[in-house]
Amino acid sequence: MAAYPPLDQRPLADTIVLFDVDETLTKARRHATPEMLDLLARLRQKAAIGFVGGSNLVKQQEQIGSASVNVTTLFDWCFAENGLTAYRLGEELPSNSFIEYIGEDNYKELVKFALHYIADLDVPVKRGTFIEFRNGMINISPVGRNASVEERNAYEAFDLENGIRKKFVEVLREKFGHLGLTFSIGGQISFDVFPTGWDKTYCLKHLEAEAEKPGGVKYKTIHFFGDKTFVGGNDYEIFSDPRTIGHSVADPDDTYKQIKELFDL
Ligand code: M1P
Repeated sequence: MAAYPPLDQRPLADTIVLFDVDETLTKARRHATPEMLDLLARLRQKAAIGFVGGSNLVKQQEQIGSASVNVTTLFDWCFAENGLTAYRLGEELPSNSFIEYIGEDNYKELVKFALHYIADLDVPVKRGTFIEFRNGMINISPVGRNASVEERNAYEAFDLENGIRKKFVEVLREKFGHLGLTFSIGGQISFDVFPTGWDKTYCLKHLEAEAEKPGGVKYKTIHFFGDKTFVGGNDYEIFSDPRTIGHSVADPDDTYKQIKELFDL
C-alpha cells in the first residue's frame, strides 16, 4: 500500500477535499476506475481526502474498495451515511443512531405506513428490500434495493415520468414531518429518511472535533465535490454550507478534470 505523509505534514495540510460517491467518484453503484483511484492517491500526497456518501459503508467498500483493499485505507476520512458512520485514518469514530433518535414506536408507525403505501403502488416491477435499516437513516425504495442495474435504470426513468418518489415523500412529510425528519431523494431508486440536520453537513462535526483535539488538524479550506448540488439534491446542504467551498460536477470524468486542474496533478 502507498505511504502518505502524516496529515499535518502534507503540502496543503490545512486543506481537505471531500467527495460524494455516486456520479462523483464512480458511476451510480459502479466501481471506481483505476484512473480515479490513482488521481485520489496523488491528491492524498498533497492534502487530506475523504468521501461523504449517503449509502452505508458496505456499498462504498464494493464501489471503491476491493476484495483485497479496505476502502478505509484509501481515504484519510471516510464518511458513510453522511458521516453517521465515520473513520479517521482507518479508525472508527463515535457514531449516532437513527433508531435512538426516533424511538421504536414512531419507527414502527413509519415502517407500517411506508410498507402499506408501497404495497399499493403500481410500478412496473417490484423486487426485495423495500426498506433498508441503517445506522443513521433508513432508505426506502418503491422498487426494492435488490433491483438489478437494468431494473434500476428502468425504474429511474419511470419514476421521473410519474413522480412516484416525489409524491411518496410529500405524503410522508405530511404525516411524519412532526418527528423532525428530512426526506431526501439522492439516488436512482430510493430516498433517505434521517433526522433533520443529519444530511451531509453532519460529517463536518467530525472535522470540528478534530480541530479541538490536542495536535488535531484545523482544516481552513474544505472543498466538497458533488453532482446533486441543486436545491433538494442530497449534496445541496454541504455544497452550499459556508464552511465549505462547493464544486458541482456532471459525472466522474468531470470530477477527474476539475481535480487535475485545481490541484495541478
Ligand atoms: O448516494 C446516493 C444514494 O445512493 C443510493 O441511492 P439509490 O439506491 O436510490 O441509487 C442509496 O444508497 C441512497 O441512500 C444514497 O443517498
